[in-house]
Amino acid sequence: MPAAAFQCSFSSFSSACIVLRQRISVTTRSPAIEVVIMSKSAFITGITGQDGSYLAELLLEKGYTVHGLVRRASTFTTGRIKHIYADPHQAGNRLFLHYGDLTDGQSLTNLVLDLEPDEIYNLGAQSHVRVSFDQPAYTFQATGGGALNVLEAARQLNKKKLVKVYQASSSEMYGEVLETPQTENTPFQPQSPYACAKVYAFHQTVNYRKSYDMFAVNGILFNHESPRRGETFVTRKITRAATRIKLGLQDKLYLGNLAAKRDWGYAKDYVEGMWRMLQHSEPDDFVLATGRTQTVQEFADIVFGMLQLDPKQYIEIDPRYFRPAEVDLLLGDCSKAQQKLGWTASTSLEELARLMVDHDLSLAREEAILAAARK
Ligand code: NAP
Ligand code: G4F
Repeated sequence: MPAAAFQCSFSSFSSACIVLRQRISVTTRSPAIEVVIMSKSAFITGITGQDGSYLAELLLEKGYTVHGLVRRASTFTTGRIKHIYADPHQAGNRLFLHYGDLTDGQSLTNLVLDLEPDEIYNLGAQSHVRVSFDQPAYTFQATGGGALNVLEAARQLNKKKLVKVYQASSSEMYGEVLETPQTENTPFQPQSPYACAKVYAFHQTVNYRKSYDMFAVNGILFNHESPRRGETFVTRKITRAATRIKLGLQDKLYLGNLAAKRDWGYAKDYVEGMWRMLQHSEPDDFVLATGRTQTVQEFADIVFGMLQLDPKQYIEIDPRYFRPAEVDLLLGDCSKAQQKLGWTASTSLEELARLMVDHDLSLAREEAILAAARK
């Protein structure tokens, strides 16, 4: 008969709550042999972000217990995960949130040693490239130093048990690209404080893999978007504005460089690739991309076209959105991930734009109803 044993650890989310990790022991006829079946557990930094929310959903579907790092703020930041969050006292709950910050290495190590996750996904970062020019030092501390703090925490845990680490590396590291398409072998030429911080984190991840024989991998992900994308990234800024314009809630959309080319995929496809990297037989670095690139203008044309609007009538250029240095062209080659992980991006740019437009049209309709009620 299976016997269930529970391990308790402490979480500081909302009020103090008890985290239970279920351990099912199956004892065979021989008392000397005990088969222990434990559901896998994962620790996600950046769980409140776009990718963190999709990854948490995926891992819960796969039966994982999921722990997420949440920054304390004066308002709730858990909007993207509220549909999967349950009261920690509720039986069967497998999602637990813990306060912390990537810049606080000691607390991070304490938490990781306490939780003993099988897998760590470091998705937390100051992830906005334009903002990184305004806050270069903080961006380095969170995006670069934060990754080092995660690796150090994992190294401590790795002395006791195997822990696999995923580092969210970025196509932005290619910067002023030295070849097209970009692969795992393309040299980095970063063009922003954000990209420099990500290059640092990339090399530290490889360094920890080699120096300490750790299972630590880099996913070099090209841009991926969704209805959950932050509203100041260009695709979401466009779908939010176009749908609001359609319903008469906004007149103009102000953008920066319309000529920049990006390889845009769907975030939900990409988190599957992250998971596959940690299930691979050996630690390695992989590019995830669609293999198709379009300009910002072309993405706007698709979105405005879906709403039967002429983008020329509504889009204006505001130099405020230009960057001190720009990444002109990103186009990824994910052949290695395709061959070794069986991963490809399955959602086209048109399908992605449709998902985002439909979602943002609903938001705009709600806003229009509220505005009408106020009159
Ligand atoms: P995102 O939506 O901006 O989410 C970033 C997450 O990091 C949020 O949960 C944020 O928490 C958290 N965070 C920021 N600073 C932190 C700190 N000091 N301590 C702890 N948590 C912190 O980013 P995303 O699009 O999901 O991207 C996930 C990761 O992949 C990031 O590392 C990003 O740089 C990288 N990446 C993204 C793409 C892309 O196209 N989306 C491509 C390549 C790589 P709050 O909610 O409190 O702000
Ligand atoms: O949407 P973006 O801000 O994304 P960007 O800079 O490519 O960075 C994103 O993808 C990276 C992967 O390559 C991630 F690592 C990073 O964390 C982030 O998720 O800008 C895309 C392009 C840029 O060339 C920018 O100059 O759009 C151009 N753009 C034109 N007008 C604009 C705007 N970008 C923003 N955010 N806002 C504008 O008004």
